Amino acid sequence: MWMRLLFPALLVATMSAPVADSLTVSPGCVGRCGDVDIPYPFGIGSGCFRKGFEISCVNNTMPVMAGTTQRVLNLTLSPRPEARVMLPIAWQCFNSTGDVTGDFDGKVNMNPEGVYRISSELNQLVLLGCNTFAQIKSGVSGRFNYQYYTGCVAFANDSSLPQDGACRGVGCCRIDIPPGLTDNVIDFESGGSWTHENQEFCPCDYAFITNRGYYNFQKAHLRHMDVNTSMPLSLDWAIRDNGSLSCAAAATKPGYACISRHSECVVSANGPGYTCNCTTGREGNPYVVDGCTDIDECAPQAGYPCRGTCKNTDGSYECTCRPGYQSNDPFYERCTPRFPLAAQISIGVVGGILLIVIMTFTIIIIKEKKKIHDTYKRNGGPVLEKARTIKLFKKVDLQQIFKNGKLIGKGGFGEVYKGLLGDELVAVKKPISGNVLESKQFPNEVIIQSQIIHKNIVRLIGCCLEVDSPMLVYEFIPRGSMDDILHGEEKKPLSLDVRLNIAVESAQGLAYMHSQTNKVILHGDVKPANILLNDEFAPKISDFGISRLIATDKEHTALVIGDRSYMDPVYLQTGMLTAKSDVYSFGVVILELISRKKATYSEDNSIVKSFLDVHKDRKKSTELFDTEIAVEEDLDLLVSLAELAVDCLNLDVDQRPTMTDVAERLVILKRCRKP
Ligand SMILES: *[C@@H]1O[C@H](CO)[C@@H](O)[C@H](O)[C@H]1NC(C)=O
Ligand SMILES: *[C@@H]1O[C@H](CO)[C@@H](O)[C@H](O)[C@H]1NC(C)=O
Ligand SMILES: *[C@@H]1O[C@H](CO)[C@@H](O)[C@H](O)[C@H]1NC(C)=O
Ligand SMILES: *[C@@H]1O[C@H](CO)[C@@H](O)[C@H](O)[C@H]1NC(C)=O
Ligand SMILES: *[C@@H]1O[C@H](CO)[C@@H](O)[C@H](O)[C@H]1NC(C)=O
Ligand SMILES: *[C@@H]1O[C@H](CO)[C@@H](O)[C@H](O)[C@H]1NC(C)=O
Ligand SMILES: CC(=O)N[C@H]1CO[C@H](CO)[C@@H](O)[C@@H]1O
Repeated sequence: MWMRLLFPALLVATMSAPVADSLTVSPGCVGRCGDVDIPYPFGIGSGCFRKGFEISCVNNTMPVMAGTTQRVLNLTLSPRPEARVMLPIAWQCFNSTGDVTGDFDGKVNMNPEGVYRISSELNQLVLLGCNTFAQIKSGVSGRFNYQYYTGCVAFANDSSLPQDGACRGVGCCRIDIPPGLTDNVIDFESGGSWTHENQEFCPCDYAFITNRGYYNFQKAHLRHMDVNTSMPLSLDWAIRDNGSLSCAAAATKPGYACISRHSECVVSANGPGYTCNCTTGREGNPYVVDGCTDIDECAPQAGYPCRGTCKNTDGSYECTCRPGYQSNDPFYERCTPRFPLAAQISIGVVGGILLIVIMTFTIIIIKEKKKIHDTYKRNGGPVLEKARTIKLFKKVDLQQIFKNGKLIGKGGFGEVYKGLLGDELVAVKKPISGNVLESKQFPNEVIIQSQIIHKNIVRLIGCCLEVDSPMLVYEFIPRGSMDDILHGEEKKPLSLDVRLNIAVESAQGLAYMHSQTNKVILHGDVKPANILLNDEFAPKISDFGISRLIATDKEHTALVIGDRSYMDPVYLQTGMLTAKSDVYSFGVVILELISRKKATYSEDNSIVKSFLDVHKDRKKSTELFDTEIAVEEDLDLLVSLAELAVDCLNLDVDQRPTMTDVAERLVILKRCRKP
């Protein structure tokens, strides 16, 4: 249907090419009279109007319905097809005896073609009088034989009764009118009971149809009203030729009115026929070619809803949110950021916090690295790097040993861990943290120690300088210390040969440190716990850490460090550590070896005192020997050992043998025993 309409419309459009601003009227016609627009199908002059819609423009200023003097106030096509016009009032007047002296029924030839219906929706019938009834009539003009009789009664037998503004039957009545009314003709009833005798205060009846609410009753009007008065009212107009055709039927007939593209036919709401309308999204005049034009819904004053971005399209418009925004219904609901502000803020806050955390960590790591490097430098790292005799471990290298390795010792110095470095078993000495190394000689001492390679000295493999107190890495000696072996929980048998060998080799180790190296290195804390044993029970002396500091740093000699049970009393008195102090301690170690009793630092309970007391008496000293080894044939050897020990314990330092002497005497004792 639409296609069918479109084609001829296009054809006409291309042929006549109307100018845009005259689209609401026929080409070449005047579209306005006075201040009233005259859109087609209305028109002035021949060829400019559709039959029944002619308008005359009196003196070029006042539009009237053609063939009448009835003024036209307004003509509209949409949304409601309506013509507002002025029509005369109907009236009748009487003399005092109640005889009619003049009247007018309001008839005008306003609707010769029947295009108009007096709007029942917008108008009412008003009647003024004191004992009267009026009715309206339809179909009086020509071929419309459709008639109504309807009206109301106005009554007042006293001039004091009617009230201004009150049109409720007293001197004035009003009533709705039926639809389909074609004429302005009003009949008054007269005679009979509708007498107008002795009504000087109310000499005339007046009746008129006018827009609802337009007329305001004044009781003065009962006495006098200008009979040439006109009243405004609304007419519903429609295309009503060819009888009452449906839209579908009309569209197939010649003379179909809705000729614009994008127009549609609407059945008349009052009376037969139809009107035309532009389709949704278009406005203008559907009765002329291309009269319906697109509405720019996005124009600020257009009043179409859109809370987002408006885009006009042909016949419609789009309303969307711009990228990054969303709305459930952008036509009525505001577009909000897809990422709500709260989310943006929280992301910002989280991001900010993350950044701060990362920066803080970075700063901490940088500081930590600098601290590590500083410590490394202070501990003599650069010096040791040049030496190349010792491995310098990083803190992280040793970390896994502290984590996965086994804690094998704990004491005043700190902790000792056993673990694997590469494929080598090592013991790592981890000093108590917080002990800052103060000796400037430390690196040199480490170099010296690392150069010492002796089978009875625990080898220093390397160290880690990245901590306040450097950690030292030694070779791992599997059987633990002599102290553990002698006094451990399960006292395993230990033959005299093994014990003698331990004594011999320990003495050799100490003697080597005392004399064979370039520099005298004192131990300072010789005791069974510092004599470690390998799988073959060969001794290895450990823990030169203390001796190192004492031997080199004179300021520290006053500081007595070590186990008092093995400490040279002379050293304790003077504070001067000498090689003879180690000899004294070694004497105690020999006594422990042959007695398997632990040396203690107390006056009466000490094995040192016991041996010193009895060593002259061979029989009594025998009682002090470990019963496991005190067999008859070995007593001589044991006594010799005790005597050697007692020599070492001499309080006259000069009388003590040197460590080399001790070693030699032990070697001799061992050799004597061999065969
Ligand atoms: C039209 O103009 C003439 C001359 O100016 C005037 O006499 C006449 O009253 C006017 N008619 C109307 C209806 O205004
Ligand atoms: C005519 O009617 C239209 C729509 O009802 C209105 O906008 C316009 O103001 C009216 N014009 C006059 C002169 O009354
Ligand atoms: C004609 O169109 C206008 C605007 O689209 C609309 O408001 C009006 O209701 C329509 N009239 C009829 C009778 O459909
Ligand atoms: C009223 O009119 C009638 C008829 O015209 C007449 O006969 C009568 O005399 C009039 N009455 C008066 C008081 O004028
Ligand atoms: C007016 O009508 C009332 C009631 O119908 C009646 O009682 C009264 O007498 C009348 N007054 C006159 C002046 O006719
Ligand atoms: C009413 O109009 C007619 C013709 O237009 C005129 O003859 C008559 O005198 C007018 N009446 C009044 C009361 O103005
Ligand atoms: C049957 C009938 O009334 N036909 C008319 C329909 O309207 C056109 C245009 O007004 C007339 O030309 C026809 O005579």
